[in-house]
Amino acid sequence: MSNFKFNDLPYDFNALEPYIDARTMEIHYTKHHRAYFDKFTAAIDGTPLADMNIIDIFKDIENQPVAVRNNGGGYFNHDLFWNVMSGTGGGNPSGALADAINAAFGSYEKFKETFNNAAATRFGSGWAWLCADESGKVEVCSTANQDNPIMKGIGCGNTPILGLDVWEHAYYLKYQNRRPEYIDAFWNVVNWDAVTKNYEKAF
Ligand code: MN3
Repeated sequence: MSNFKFNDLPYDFNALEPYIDARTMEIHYTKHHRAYFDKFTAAIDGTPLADMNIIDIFKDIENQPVAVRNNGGGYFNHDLFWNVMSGTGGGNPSGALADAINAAFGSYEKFKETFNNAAATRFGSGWAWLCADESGKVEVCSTANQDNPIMKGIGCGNTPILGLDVWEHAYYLKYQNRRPEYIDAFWNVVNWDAVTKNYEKAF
């Protein structure tokens, strides 16, 4: 047994309709996310990793088995993803996070353009991220597969505070090959309160 938990989805499968459909959410959470969690815990069971903080595991990822990298990444990334969305999401960031976004990108619109481009141009499967460094500066990056920027040498190397899953399993039922439409729709469900909390914890 490890100290890792399969956390509840913080809303119903249909909560993000019409932007992300209920069937996609159900399969994504109960099948994909569950499989990452089960395979991750199986991979670390009986090893010292079972008692470690997942952040520390990621920081040492180059020395870990590929099953830990792929499934630990999948588990962590999806947990973050569920939590930065909400059926009452959308709108704009405010406060210190809005200031950091404006400082880094010039405007909220420019930030969205940069993030959308990172998400749209990630070839194959992966993630787009908004990350914060230790001084509170934010930047956008993307990573392949289930990697994330906490993993040493991957992405921008900072703390992810907002993530978008651009694997086909995240959007294909509703959007088929139209990844840019899914990316546009995502902004309607972004929970900026949750992203702000992630930002405040990041540095
Ligand atoms: Mn996924």
